[in-house]
Amino acid sequence: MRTQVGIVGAGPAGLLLSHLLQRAGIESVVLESRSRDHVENRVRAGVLEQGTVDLLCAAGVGERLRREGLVHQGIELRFAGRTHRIPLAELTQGRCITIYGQQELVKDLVDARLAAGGAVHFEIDDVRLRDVDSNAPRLDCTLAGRATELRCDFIAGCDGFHGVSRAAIPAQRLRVYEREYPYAWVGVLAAVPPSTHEVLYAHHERGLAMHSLRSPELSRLYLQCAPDDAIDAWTDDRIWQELHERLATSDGWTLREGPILEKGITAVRSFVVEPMQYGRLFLAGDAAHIVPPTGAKGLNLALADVRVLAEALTAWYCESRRDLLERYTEQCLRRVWRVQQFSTWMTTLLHRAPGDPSGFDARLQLAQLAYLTSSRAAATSLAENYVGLETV
Ligand code: RFL
Ligand code: PHB
Repeated sequence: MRTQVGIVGAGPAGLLLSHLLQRAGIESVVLESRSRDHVENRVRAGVLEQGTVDLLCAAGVGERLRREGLVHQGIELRFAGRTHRIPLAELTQGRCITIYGQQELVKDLVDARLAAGGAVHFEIDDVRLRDVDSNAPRLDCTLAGRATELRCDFIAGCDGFHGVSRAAIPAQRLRVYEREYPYAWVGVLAAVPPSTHEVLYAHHERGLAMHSLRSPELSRLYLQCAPDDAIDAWTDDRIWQELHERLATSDGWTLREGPILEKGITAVRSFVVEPMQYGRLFLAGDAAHIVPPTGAKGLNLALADVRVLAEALTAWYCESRRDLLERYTEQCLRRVWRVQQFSTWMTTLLHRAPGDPSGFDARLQLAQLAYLTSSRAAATSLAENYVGLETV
């Protein structure tokens, strides 16, 4: 079998890349290890930057997003028992965020690929990358029960943090930058109308709590936990009790409870590999970098990579230009490190730091939160990063 671009992974990055390439007349095949049902129902991110929404709408996959997405013009910061609003739109000439579950976006992208006759193969769990440093790279796997060689011009590794693509780059050619944090998140999806109108981050001496939304009937909530906590240790009762404590305010607000539909532990980590390209293999999204979830950036960053890669491949096929492909790593990494810095900053601002015996770090956090909510300059810096910088 032959295609122009072989794509490993049908997450948001792989699917959008395939879609953008098809719009430019470039053929691709997507190989995904999990089932369609699994990728369409995996509960993950929910916040789309303005630029991400614009990209999806311009690519013709924003129709349901525009209809069902919840457009938010601000976020809330709660600390010392009081709530403060950061008016994102007012501080950024009208730029907003949109709440739309990642799994909804994945459904839209799968539908768009299949409706256009695109090749997306699910449950292919033995993909191997071969000869990525030659002009004839290939993907070997079992397709419809038969050993198959998929010959490609290029391979896009869009298979997430735990995928196989990154390992196809020789270790001595890769530099890994990483940071571990002494905490993780418990995330829950609850069948209850959100108790907040906007995404709410709470600083509390027991640790961060967050209240986000999915729809008028569905709430998404998070709690800082220990990095080695098992989800079984977090009974529904314990989750609600912690949420009540950490979200408590003196301004008459109450948290509504409802049945927990889904819960899990999410790691908090920073990770970047450089370069993001080796020979004819290009990494995009979580395969190349992970940011802590506090800044709501992972999905947005994955789609920003894909936009750069689609433009570079289009220039190669349509104009015989190789300069954009050669600049892929450099161009992506500028945004990756900007976002890494912002996400790390939000993370250290809002989490309880174990090993702060005198409470010094907590006092610094409160001083910074007070500054953010009283200085327009400080709030603008948060706002422009949160809605996403247009250029980096
Ligand atoms: P994905 O989504 O992990 O997709 C990779 C796909 O590759 C498949 N795969 C393979 N396929 C073939 N062969 C193999 N060997 C394979 N190995 C893996 C996988 O099954 C999968 O389908 O990566 P992608 O496309 O780069 O997308 C990245 C995003 O998913 C991720 O960055 C975000 O979810 C991060 N994130 C958030 N990002 C935001 O922008 N805003 C948010 O509000 C936000 N909140 C979050 C988040 C991530 C979270 N978790 C669970 C990690 C909240 C949470 C709780
Ligand atoms: C979410 O809605 O899932 C969400 C929102 C903000 C974050 C992370 C996740 O920082």
